[in-house]
Amino acid sequence: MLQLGSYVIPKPSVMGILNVTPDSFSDGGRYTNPHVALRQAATMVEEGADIIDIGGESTRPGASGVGEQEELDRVLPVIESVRSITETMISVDTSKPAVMRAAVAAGASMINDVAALQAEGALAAAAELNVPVCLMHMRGQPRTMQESPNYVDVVTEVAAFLEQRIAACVAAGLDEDLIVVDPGFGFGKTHAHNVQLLANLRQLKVRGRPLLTGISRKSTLGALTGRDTEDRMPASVAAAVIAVMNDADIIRAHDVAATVDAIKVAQAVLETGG
Ligand code: 7PM
Repeated sequence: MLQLGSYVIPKPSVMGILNVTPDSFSDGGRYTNPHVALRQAATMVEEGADIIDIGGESTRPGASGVGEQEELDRVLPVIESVRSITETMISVDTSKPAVMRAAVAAGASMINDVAALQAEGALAAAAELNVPVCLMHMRGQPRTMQESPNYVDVVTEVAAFLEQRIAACVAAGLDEDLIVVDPGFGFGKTHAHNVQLLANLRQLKVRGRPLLTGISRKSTLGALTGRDTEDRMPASVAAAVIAVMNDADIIRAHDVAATVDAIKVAQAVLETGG
């Protein structure tokens, strides 16, 4: 089990991805309609998702940000409707303090911030809201981050960043028990960097905090398999299993049913030892 403040979820847990961005690379804008999004969320809960991640700002490499009002308009109706049908944890994928506050008021129970609370006012908002927070590593900004990312040692540099962000959160009054860390696969990393991170996940459990991994359908899996985004489910499931074998706590995934089954197998082997 994983304890995040007053929330208890299984280990490993699956976070199902519900994008409400019309330009999302995996969903092609299919979930902008709140009714469609709600159906998808209900399916993911039935399939065994422990968290539903709702994001209205496309963080795709090369993407420019969306305005605050636009992001609020996209996510709030979906958070409210998902909350009305399930008690499952809802995380809001945002970097904006105003969206964090409004989302939690609408029923979100966790903040998932690819900018690790580095935006102005974000640390204070998270500390005040007192909900679990995922701090993700990103090198650069979404618009420019894939322009020749460079590291001497990607694993130690990502770990050092996460350590520094945990320290900043604790200094701002956020309870350390609420913090989850994430190496940020694909965010300012080459394919080789992403594979190195996956191979060395245990070194990223900074301060023993739970580790979230989001590799589902990402381009490194395309590079390894030659598959287009919509055909990357088997590769995504393989990556999820490797992550769980390397002690990941939360798996962020598009294909919830397949991921839940696969990680049950991995978890049984971990619990048996050998
Ligand atoms: C287009 C391209 C749309 C890429 C969305 C994406 C992560 C995340 C994302 C992650 C955490 C995606 C990404 N990735 N949050 N949000 N960790 N914590 O593939 O790896 O969903 S956005």
